[in-house]
Amino acid sequence: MKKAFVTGITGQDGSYLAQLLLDKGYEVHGLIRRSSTFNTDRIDHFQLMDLLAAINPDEIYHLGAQSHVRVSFDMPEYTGDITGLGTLRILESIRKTGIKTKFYQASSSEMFGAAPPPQNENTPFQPRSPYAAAKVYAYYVVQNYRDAYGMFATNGILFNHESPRRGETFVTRKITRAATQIKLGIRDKLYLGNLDAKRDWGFAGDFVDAMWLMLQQEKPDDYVIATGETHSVREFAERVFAKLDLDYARHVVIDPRYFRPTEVDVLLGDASRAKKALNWQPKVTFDQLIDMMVLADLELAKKEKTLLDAGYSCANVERIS
Ligand code: G4F
Repeated sequence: MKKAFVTGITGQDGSYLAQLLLDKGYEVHGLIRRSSTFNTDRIDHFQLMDLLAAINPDEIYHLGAQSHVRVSFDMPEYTGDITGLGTLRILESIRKTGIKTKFYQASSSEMFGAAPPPQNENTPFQPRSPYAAAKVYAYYVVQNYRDAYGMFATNGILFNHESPRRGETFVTRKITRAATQIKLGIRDKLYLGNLDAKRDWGFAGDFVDAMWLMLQQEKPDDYVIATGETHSVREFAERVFAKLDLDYARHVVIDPRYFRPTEVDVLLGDASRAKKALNWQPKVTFDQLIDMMVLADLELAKKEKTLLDAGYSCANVERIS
């Protein structure tokens, strides 16, 4: 039985990937962030090494990170530590324990930043946030460990990928949560930042297939994973509200708090290499993704409405505004 070790297993991608690996018959181990603050910094790397030596996984998927771009401007040092150095810590633990494993690094299309679209594996990085800069560092450290120590280490450069499991502070889920609540009369306004930014949005379930495929290859390489379509935040909101027979313009309010000091204007990926070498392509379309998210959040909003009508208060209603 193959064994996999997944960091960030409780996140959106971790949950889809764990399901995929279990379906394929893997024994799956996961690492999660401890929420309490014990002072274990000096011994944490031993623990990681012990863990890796004991599990001896065939494959490691490193998904854990501080992954919110806006938050990285408020917590740049923390982001550099977790998102940048976190990758180095795992690579060093693999090297020192000497385990023979394949390593997947969750690299990000944010690394392209200001580079004009379309972006592929040959596009020079122009990072526009502490998060993106940390991911660039991790990307190069993966390549260095591959070259220096002959490790099977790959970078999956994933463009935005969403689902009903997406965290509620990322823009797609923020929109589907609020629009469905507005539909049921739970709230009336949705506060957003830059509506003109464009993203290449795919379905997270399709993207974890690509992660697995990358580790089944004979040789390690780096791959862009994207749908090849780009849409603005405004268009996403317009479509979501329209599906609910609502007019987004009557409910969306621009709030400068959500602007970023430097923005990534357009992301549009060219996944030709992955299509050819991995035989991968996305299955869920932009419209299907929106349908899936709206449907799931409508169910959630109905449950909230029932609770509110029964006189209970509802924490989420405040939290996502
Ligand atoms: O949903 P977002 O926060 O995602 P972003 O910044 O593109 O990053 C996500 O995708 C990356 C891959 O390209 C990942 F590496 C990263 O970890 C993360 O998963 O924002 C998307 C766009 C931005 O341009 C932002 O300025 O939406 C714009 N936006 C407008 N109003 C907003 C809001 N973003 C958020 N989070 N909240 C708003 O109210």
